[in-house]
Amino acid sequence: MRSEPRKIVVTGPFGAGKTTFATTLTDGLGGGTLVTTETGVSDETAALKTSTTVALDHTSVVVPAGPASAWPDTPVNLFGTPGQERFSFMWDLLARNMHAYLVLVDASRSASIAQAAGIVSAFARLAPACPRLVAVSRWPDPAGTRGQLAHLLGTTPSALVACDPRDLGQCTAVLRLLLDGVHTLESRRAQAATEGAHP
Ligand SMILES: Nc1nc2c(ncn2[C@@H]2O[C@H](COP(=O)(O)OP(=O)(O)O)[C@@H](O)[C@H]2O)c(=O)[nH]1
Ligand SMILES: [Mg+2]
Repeated sequence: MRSEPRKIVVTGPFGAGKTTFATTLTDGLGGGTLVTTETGVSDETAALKTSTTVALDHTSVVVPAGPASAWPDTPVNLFGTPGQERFSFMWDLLARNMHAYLVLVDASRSASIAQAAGIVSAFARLAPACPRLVAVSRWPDPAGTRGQLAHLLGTTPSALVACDPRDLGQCTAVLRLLLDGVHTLESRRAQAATEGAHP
């Protein structure tokens, strides 16, 4: 049995690993084709990478239910946003009708953390009730720095999850956590609707 498709948005600063995340899942889970629009970098980011996402990444994959999942195998439409602030008008468009979102951050660069904090608060305003996680790459000491990093990002420590976007198991685990959040929210809403119908 399969669930209906869900839309998940992957956002975060340039170089955080959004395209890598989408590529790892596409290669590892199958079920879709990655469409990515990379172009030459023309600004201050050129020293970090030679290409960046200006429009969006898209892939569709089927997330297999885990042993503890309360949901069946679930097709996911994954949209990666442009990383740079000057493309932030795209965030609003991509966030429409999403079921959950992920903010990726590279913990080894303070600039990435500062930019991610802006994205965390922008998305919290756009979608306050939406299940979300912050996936942290290049994070050597999660136990020792979780509270401090959460504070810098303006989010709760429990929202942070370590994730190397090159690792299929870790990327899949992050999607499963997001789908757990989607399922919990939908169950709560269905329960509230039932109670509303039968007071
Ligand atoms: N060593 C290491 N490299 C990483 C990690 N996360 C991402 N990368 C690399 O950092 C780069 C991120 O680039 P990309 O996915 O294009 O970032 P985007 O701008 O967010 O789409 C890629 O070359 C990844 O292989 C990590 O946890 N460890
Ligand atoms: Mg990219």
